Amino acid sequence: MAISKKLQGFIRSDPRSKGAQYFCDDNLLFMPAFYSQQQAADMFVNLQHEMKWRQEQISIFGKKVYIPRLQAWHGDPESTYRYSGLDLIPEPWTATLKQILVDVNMVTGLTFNSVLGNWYRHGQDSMGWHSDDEKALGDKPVIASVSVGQERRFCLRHKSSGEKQTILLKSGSLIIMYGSLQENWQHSLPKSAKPMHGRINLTYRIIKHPVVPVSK
Ligand SMILES: O=C(O)CCC(=O)C(=O)O
Repeated sequence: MAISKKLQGFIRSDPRSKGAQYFCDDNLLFMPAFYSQQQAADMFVNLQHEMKWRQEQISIFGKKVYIPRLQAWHGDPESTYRYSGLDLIPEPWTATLKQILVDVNMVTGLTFNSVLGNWYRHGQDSMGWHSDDEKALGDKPVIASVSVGQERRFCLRHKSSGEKQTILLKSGSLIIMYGSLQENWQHSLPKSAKPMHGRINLTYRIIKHPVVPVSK
């Protein structure tokens, strides 16, 4: 799957794309040093304070359980979303989220209208196997994912062949998921037995078909 001319131009000419690598049949682009270590460390501190973090509960076999991480949803007011069975109504953009928005819009040539934040407080916080294939995102969604803080393993598994790939998501890295990634692959952020500091991940998304919220 070809990526946009804008993105190809960025990879050719911008030092932030140094070390860029493709994964998953060229449906995922990884830029390990999109932000410097200092920029990423500052963002980590600011995002902790600026974003509206909550530990959501989901129903598993009729039983309510807390998800193993904190989550926050920000964006344009109309970007309502249903994720993991939860209706998400956006909080306003913050200064740091907007600053990163400008960068991911510039690189991709797209206009993201929302962002999901996940804060993994330690190694026991995690995200299970899933694809970001909700109807609200439309066909072949492009998602820009920025990581700051503790380096963590990001695992991908092909839905039919079972092939696995792993990317070490460093602080300041950017991945761009596009093409048939969500159709053909699942991803997860596994727990780790090693002592781990916190990490914040931001996935910038385009809500094409907003969901009418039923609860908050
Ligand atoms: O924390 C990560 O890198 C993964 C986040 C993720 O899978 C998601 O937001 O759908």
